[in-house]
Amino acid sequence: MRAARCLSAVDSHTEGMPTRVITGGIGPVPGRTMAERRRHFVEHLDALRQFLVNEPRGHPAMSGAILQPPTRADADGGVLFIEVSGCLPMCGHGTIGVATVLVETGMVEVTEPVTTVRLDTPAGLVEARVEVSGGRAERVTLHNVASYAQELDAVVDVPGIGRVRYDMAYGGNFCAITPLSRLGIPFDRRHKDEILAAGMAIMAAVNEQRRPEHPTDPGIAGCRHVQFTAPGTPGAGATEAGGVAGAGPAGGGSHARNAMVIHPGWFDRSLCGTGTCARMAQLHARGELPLHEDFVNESFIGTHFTGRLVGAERVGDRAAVRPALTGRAWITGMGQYLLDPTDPFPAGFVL
Ligand code: PYC
Repeated sequence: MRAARCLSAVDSHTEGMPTRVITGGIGPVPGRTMAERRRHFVEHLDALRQFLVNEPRGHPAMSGAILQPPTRADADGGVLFIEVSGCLPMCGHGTIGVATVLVETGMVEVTEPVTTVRLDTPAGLVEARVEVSGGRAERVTLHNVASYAQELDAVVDVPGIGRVRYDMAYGGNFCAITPLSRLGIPFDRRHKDEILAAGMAIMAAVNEQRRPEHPTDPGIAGCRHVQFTAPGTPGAGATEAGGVAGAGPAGGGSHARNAMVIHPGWFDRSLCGTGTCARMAQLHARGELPLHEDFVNESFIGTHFTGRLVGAERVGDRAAVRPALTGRAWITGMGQYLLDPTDPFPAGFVL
């Protein structure tokens, strides 16, 4: 066996969405802040991302997280998020996966019933509160970065579709949000190709006509997520917005469902954590989700995140909210990813 590169990983999935957590083989990326490290990684080390997420080691919906030393004293660890879509500022399902891996492998000091891990991400400090029982990370509540609605009722002209009205919200990534019913497409996996094509066309139009920019962090801009929403599943009298008692995994229903289309053309298998936080900020801005009330979001594959808004604050000159989000993750494997020097695909490939 010959290896020009050898990376250690613990693979996991969060409500169906993979996170390959890189635990060894990549040293500290240069940069004084995690945002600077993300920029350095994008400019100089993107081949590592491609090696890990592209085929044959990954797949077209692969996602990962590279553990780093923190750049700030109030964090326990640092993370860079890698996806097939690039190196994102923040990833919600990935943070839940990272926290689960850190606890279940003993990489952090574990206390029961709750272990708190503060993570330095390119989008800011986030906190993962892991409910632990008998060493098992039962569920993780992510306290995410401040989220806000950037624009309500924005309109773009989409070739092949026409004028599309949507809301733009930020939950660690920018996300265009629109009900799928507006496009006349059923919320049904049998229509996934049509939904994907519509999402990619809307994303391209948004980036061309109304590209969003974060008010205080110029490194965060552009839209790589289009969230198609649908009313929640019945079972607990669910509606599209919040305020339904008994909804969610235990009640059998949800407040909303989403099909999350992500650049360059794939569906999030989970709810998308940053997308669910963006959705809660959007609902709050519309007066449809008060603070401290549960919001149960259901994914295209039927899994759930339960979120709530735990405070109001500001991002620059904008009103914002602080979202918390609860989900579960499971470890699926541990391994080492190698690069044979004669491998013709050192950065993998995309079909
Ligand atoms: O959970 O935030 C998320 C996410 C971003 C991209 C894929 N998942």
